[in-house]
Amino acid sequence: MKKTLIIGLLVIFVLISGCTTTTTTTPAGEPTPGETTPAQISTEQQVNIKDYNFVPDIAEVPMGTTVTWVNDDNVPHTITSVSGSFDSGSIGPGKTYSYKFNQAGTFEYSCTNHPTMPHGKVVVRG
Ligand SMILES: [Cu+2]
Repeated sequence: MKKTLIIGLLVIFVLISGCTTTTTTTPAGEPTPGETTPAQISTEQQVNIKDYNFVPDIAEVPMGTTVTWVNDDNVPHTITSVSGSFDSGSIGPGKTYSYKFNQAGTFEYSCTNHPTMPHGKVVVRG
């Protein structure tokens, strides 16, 4: 009688520990929030300056993204933040400019060399 009880308890224990192992494995198998953070740090986005346009004109990126503008035109352009948070200065033909966005928000920029160029935007998700 006692042996059956002990064996029964053992079986229950094994079942419980088996269940616990399974439940701990399931969240570990999908650590989406944990893995997203380090991935965001190394994220990169390229924006081309082509025919006096920013391509894409709106770049939506996760926080921590380094955006690199590539001047594909044969005249110098600038990437100048409308709010003043960044300014590339003159980017010659074929040259690049990179800026890392560590804050969420919408960052509108223009080219000071060509005020008629359509403005570009970087939308940084929080
Ligand atoms: Cu320009």
